[in-house]
Amino acid sequence: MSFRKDFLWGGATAANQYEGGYLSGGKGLATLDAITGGSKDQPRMITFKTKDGEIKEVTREEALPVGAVGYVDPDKYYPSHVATDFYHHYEEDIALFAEMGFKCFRMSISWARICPKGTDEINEAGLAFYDAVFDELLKYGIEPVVTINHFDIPMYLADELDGWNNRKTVDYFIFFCETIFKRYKDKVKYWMTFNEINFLRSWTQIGIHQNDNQHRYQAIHHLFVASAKAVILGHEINPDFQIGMMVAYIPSYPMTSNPEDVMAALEFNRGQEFFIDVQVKGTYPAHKLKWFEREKIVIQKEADDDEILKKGTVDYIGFSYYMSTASSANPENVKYVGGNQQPAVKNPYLEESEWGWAVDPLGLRISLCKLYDRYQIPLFIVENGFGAVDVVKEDGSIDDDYRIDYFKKHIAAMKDAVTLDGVDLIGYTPWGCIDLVSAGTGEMKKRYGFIYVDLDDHGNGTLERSRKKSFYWYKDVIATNGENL
Ligand code: BGP
Repeated sequence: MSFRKDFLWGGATAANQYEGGYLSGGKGLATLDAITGGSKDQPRMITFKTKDGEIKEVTREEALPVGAVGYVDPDKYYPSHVATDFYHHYEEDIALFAEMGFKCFRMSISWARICPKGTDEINEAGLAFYDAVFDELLKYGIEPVVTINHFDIPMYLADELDGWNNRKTVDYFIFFCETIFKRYKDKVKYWMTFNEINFLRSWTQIGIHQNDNQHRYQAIHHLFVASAKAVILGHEINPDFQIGMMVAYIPSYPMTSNPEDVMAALEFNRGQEFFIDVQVKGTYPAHKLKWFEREKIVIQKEADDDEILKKGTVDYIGFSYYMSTASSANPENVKYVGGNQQPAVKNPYLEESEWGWAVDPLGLRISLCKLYDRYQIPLFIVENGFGAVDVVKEDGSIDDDYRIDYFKKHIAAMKDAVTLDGVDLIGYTPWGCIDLVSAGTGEMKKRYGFIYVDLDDHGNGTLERSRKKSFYWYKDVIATNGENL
């Protein structure tokens, strides 16, 4: 016996990459509705209108002019608008998840579907949509695991308030949380506040127009306070709620045993552990406060913020794990990794995916050990997977052995962490269990699913679903609680 009896096997998705129906049922616009598709070599672009009415675009890394508003250009293709259309396929999709034996399903609620402007106006049709989805999941005994906010913000809040740079956004977010906590308190037990909180930096993700460190860290402080308030409120509404945080975890190894490289790796790892420290321990770590001092970053806090952070610590750590990286003190070795924009180097011991993500199953065990040794609270792997190009054969079948191989090795590493290291791991939800739009590139070509969806990078296709070889393999993994790999 390795995994606990009630281990949460499932899959993970996000509204903006999967749901579609971007204006259906009273949904308001979200920032991600104004980001185009891209590719490996061509970045996704944010389209916006300046104060003078000029239509322009920038990459996500660039800042938007102050006062610019998001703009949907009728001549461009925006992948979030239809995505892979969960909105119209949820019954069919959930039946497929049930066939695989899912114990849980991770999804996000679109804030702009519940509160079209992000303010205190509620869209009843949006609430009813998620009621129908949760009821459908519960019909099959599948536990919903809900990300409250995954990579976007209602466009009105970005346009009018400068998103998370404005303290008022905290209050609006808590209003949204209260609405969904009360509505779904008997249907949803597992929640997590912000997806990959350590990656949040751009207008599309947090609605800020200037993304220099001063603005970014002020916005992040507001996210921390909002997350802590949500945890406190959620526990008042239903003490059984399990409310976690979510971080993108990419452990970095020193490139060599040169202490300079070791220090570089330590700093890289701190960059993400900072986010866990605040949400699990309830305080800012000393090294970050010193860095703020050196960088002259001044965080505006309200009087009781420190107390809120201390009180609103999370019940579990949710994290995504796709790859590891390596750090070097020598700037000549440096490239940039993932969406993380942190200096890293290629690890000569590891193979990379077509998108340059280093495949490292042992790195997952290392991550589980590091996180559990350091924080001693339950862990939940809420994303993991292999983005690859799938080929549909003449007879319609898809032999994704590369994906099976990736999962086999990663689940074996999880098993070691549980049986040999005593890590308290509560669940595993592979990313994009059904094909969906890539967050990084906006492509459909980069697929993760056990279920194939017929759609290309330009929005052409029947949206028909079909089972890949990995579908049957994962079904058996779940049926044997991870014994058969
Ligand atoms: C994480 C995000 C997901 C997801 C995944 C894969 O960063 O939480 O939204 O998309 O990475 O990334 P990509 O889609 O770029 O391959």
